[in-house]
Amino acid sequence: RSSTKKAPSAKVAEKAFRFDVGDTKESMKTSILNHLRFTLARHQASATKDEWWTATCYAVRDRLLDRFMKTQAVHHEQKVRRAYYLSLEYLMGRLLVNNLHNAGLFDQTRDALTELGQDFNEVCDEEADMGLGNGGLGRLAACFLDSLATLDLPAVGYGIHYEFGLFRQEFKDGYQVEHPDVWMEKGCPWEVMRPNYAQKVQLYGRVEHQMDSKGVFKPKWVDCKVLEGVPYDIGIVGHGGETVNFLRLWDSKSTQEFDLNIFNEGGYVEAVREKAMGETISKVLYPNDSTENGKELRLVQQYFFVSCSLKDIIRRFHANHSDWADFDDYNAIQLNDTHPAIAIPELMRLLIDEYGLDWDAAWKITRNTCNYTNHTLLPEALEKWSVPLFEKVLPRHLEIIYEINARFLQDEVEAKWPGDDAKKSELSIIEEGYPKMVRMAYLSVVGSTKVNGVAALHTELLKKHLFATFHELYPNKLINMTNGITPRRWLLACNPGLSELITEKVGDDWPKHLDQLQDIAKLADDAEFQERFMDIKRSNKQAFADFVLEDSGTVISPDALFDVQIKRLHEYKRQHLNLLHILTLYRRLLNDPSYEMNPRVFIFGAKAAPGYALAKNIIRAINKVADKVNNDPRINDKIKIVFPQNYRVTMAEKMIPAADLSEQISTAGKEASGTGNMKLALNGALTIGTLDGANVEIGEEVGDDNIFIFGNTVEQVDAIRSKGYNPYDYYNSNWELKAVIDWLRSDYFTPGEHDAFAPLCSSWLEGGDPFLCLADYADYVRAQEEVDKAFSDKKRWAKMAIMNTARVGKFSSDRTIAQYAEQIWHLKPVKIGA
Ligand code: B1N
Repeated sequence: RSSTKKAPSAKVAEKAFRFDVGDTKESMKTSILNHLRFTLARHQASATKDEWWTATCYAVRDRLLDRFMKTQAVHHEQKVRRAYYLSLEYLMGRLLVNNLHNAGLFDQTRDALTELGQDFNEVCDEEADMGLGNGGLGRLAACFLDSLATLDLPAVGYGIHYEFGLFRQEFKDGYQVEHPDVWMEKGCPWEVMRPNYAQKVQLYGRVEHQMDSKGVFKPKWVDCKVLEGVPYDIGIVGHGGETVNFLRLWDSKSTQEFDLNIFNEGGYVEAVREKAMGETISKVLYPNDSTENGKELRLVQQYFFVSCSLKDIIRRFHANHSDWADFDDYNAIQLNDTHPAIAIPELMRLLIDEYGLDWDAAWKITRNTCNYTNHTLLPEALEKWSVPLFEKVLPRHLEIIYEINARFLQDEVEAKWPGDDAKKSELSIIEEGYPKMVRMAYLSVVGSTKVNGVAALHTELLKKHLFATFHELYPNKLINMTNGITPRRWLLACNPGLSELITEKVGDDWPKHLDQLQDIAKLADDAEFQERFMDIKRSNKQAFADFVLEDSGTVISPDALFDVQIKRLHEYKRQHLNLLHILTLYRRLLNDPSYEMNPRVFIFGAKAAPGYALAKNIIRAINKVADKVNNDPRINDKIKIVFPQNYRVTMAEKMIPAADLSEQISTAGKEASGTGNMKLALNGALTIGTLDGANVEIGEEVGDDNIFIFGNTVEQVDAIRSKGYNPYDYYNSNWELKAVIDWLRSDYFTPGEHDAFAPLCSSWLEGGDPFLCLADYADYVRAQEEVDKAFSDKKRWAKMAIMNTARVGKFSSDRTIAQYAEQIWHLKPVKIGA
């Protein structure tokens, strides 16, 4: 009897046991409750807020993983070409709200939690920021992942699974104090550990040249330390939820073999210590933004994640292909700055030493696969590793770099400029000196197909200065890819009020097609639209004012002009120029109580690199001036200064929708692009800025009438410097400027404590004012007066704000990524289907 009964087909069986991954409110409720019960072992009645958060994330993750497996299966079956983004930093922020929006689960999940008696916003607030980056470069990588998935491009992000991200900042007596960032305290429900994809990495040791059976000398890297990289995957869901790509972050472990050797020698304690050392590699993110510190552990981190990633890429390639000649047809690698540049010699090493290819074949594959993005012209940020350090950590790679350099100088430089030794030493990957240094930027240019800058001006300056001679040698290599930001996080999710208004006017397609915002330009003069636009701005300002009150006890009025400068603290970004303006207004008000100005709230958000003393002095100066100004009854609350501690992605999401004015005041030629400038303009803040980075292109888009440009241009800065810049010329001829600097030099802001801001004040004078604050001061104050005048005319301001939102569609990272896909990666979208 039973033989006539058919066994259920695999499909039916799978269906019977499938989790409910439906997208209705009811199925979200069921999932959340199931996770509370079966993942967290909690009764609904006793669950805490963070458990509700965890259960909700797991419920969302179930749905992402379903699409993730589907996406990867389609990519595998279709043997697609993929792009690999290699970055030491990913500044992801929180993931729940963005995943809900992108996966199309937002309303259902909010309603499910509400019906379960939970406050949706409070549950979302449980999430710690994933702060595995310093600033613009790391946040750009996060925006790119969002756009890659949204555009259905097959891509994987690779990085490090830092145990501690960027430090948590606290202010004590105005000083910055750093604390470790324990972002995984509550666990990270988004990630999946994949021990099956672990990789081994060698370090240190030496190279022996051993004769093989055919009498040829072959290099052998021996006596190495061996580490293990264990990957953690985080699903990246695109808007619309079809493609789910992933970010793969490597965690370092000591290997068992390695431990065993020491164990066998009886060195138990040493073995445990060595094991701990293996685990330090992925412990902590280096907190420098735009400066290098040349530490050994940093080079080890770079090599560790690059080597794991390349081996993973090769493993995936071999799952579908056997001919190395096809490698560059299926793989494009993007180097996010020079931090992963060791990928070039590592890929050469793997191809030659591990897979037996000859040099020319390996070089062709490597160069055709790799591309490099430069993010800075600042000399102090250009990575150079000393040859002795390189030789100690990566002896085989140093040999390979020497060989790359020798062939490059002989076959390319000598061919183009025969007999020109000056050209050879200029372009050499090895800088002569004591010690010799490996120039990672030059290595990256030589080993890549395309090299790009991140804004039009930046790319022009690369062609003119840093890479001028390379540009002569390779006229088609250098191209521009102006940065962008994801409109899903930086408008849809962070500014629901404005998003709804926009959707009402232009439909709900704009998050994927940001150019459609142009359609609101025709409403810029419409009184009713202006009123609604500015009402939303006002309620965002009120929400931020509530946060500030709760955070620090400072009362600020939503009717004041909110003047926002949020970015890493760096001299070139000139927070101290902003401070000079604040002091100028404060002084004017004290000297003339009837001085007319709109009340302003100056808002700062900034972390200083822990070793950057002058940046820390600027932070303390802002905090101390804030103490005085905020408590001075004489100025009638005309000026307030708020500088919340621990600026991070989540705080940016509150500040940006509340901003009226966006401070983009770097010394011309110094800010490669900036991306905060784009986020603020998109949310209807007007820019006061120099002609630097992407400000130039923002100005082109919004028009001269809708931006406040001031200061010396790149050409003027060069001219001032070549004449011999003397800040005293400005100090002595501008009595107001002199007065505010002298004021800051006094103990007015730190009663009884002398010379508190001597480092800052002397950087402006004796120090030569390297970033030309004094040269730009007068025009900055002039532009600020124009801002104040414009703000007095409410209709004019509303129109300008609307024009900013309407005209910055170009700065969607979807546009940027579409350009990378077309011009660099030659990558096509792959539809995943139902
Ligand atoms: O990269 C951003 C740009 O928008 C900014 O203008 C640029 O300053 C920023 C070493 C850097 N350049 N270089 C870095 C970060 C960490 C580090 O260890 C350098 N960050 C930038 C995105 O293109």
